[in-house]
Amino acid sequence: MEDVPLSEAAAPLARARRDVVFTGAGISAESGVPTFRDDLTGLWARYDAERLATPEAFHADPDLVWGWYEWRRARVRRAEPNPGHLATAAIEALVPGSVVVTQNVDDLHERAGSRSPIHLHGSLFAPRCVAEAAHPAPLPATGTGEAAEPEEGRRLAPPRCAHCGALVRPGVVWFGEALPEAALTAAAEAAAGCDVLLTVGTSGVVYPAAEIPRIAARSGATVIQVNPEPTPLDRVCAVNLRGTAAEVLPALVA
Ligand code: BJW
Repeated sequence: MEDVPLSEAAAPLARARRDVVFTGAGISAESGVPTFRDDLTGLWARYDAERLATPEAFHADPDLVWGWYEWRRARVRRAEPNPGHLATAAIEALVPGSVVVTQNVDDLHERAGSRSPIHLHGSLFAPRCVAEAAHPAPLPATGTGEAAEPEEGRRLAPPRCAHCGALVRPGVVWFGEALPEAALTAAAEAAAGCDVLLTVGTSGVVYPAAEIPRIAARSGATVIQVNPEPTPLDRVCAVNLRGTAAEVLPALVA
């Protein structure tokens, strides 16, 4: 952590009655879950988003897309929450009106003890029927030890819906798809009503999620960023803490 004005962030957080912790892939990086846009290690440095993370991609090659998401789900299952996730749960315990809003599709906030994080981009653990969202789609056994863990690059046929026979798809939000309305509304309301918003480990370039810290800033909240690199959110933030989530967040609640 280099020359971080921690007190500038810790003081407003300690005074806050309502806060939002808004997280992106960077908070899970120190758990071994890759980000999307980091230069060498990000998923989009190694994979083509248009072939894997759009509805058109799934329609064109469901086995390629399902296999990739099953590989990612298996990786997340092996990962553990890091001190950044644990500190986020500690903030929730300290600040009465605390809301966690995440763009992440992993379950590391839940496993760290966060009560009900709002998932703006869905979940790796909530597959659904392509034809009818109301059809429950049980999580396939792959990666649980009951079946071989999927290897990177392995194609895998998606299961079929037990109710209508349509394909089951990953329960995440792809490019060009609307975010879950209730989640987006709850996140925007929390941002508009908070005293402090911490934006952690996100590049802030994917919309509409990237509006969340901007809504908080426009509504008069103190917006604090935790990220080792500059982002387009720097100018929205009152304090920019250049460090990693696992270093900076525990120091904020110490
Ligand atoms: C650390 C760290 C450490 C590293 N500690 N920090 C042009 C302009 C504006 C918008 C658009 C546009 N063209 C198209 C759009 C829309 C598009 C969009 O925003 N595109 C932009 C990329 C240009 N948005 C959409 O399509 C959205 N839908 C939509 O707009 O719908 C409209 C609609 C309305 C009504 C009906 C129909 C449609 C949907 C966006 C869905 C995004 N999906 C993904 C994939 C999810 C599934 C999956 O996981 O595969 O979500 S893309 C990917 O990006 C993922 C993430 O949630 C999201 C954000 O990424 P995030 O979390 O910020 O990660 P990175 O990698 O970008 O950044 C990591 C950061 O961590 C970096 O800053 C590092 O420095 C930092 N870091 N280590 C702390 N240890």
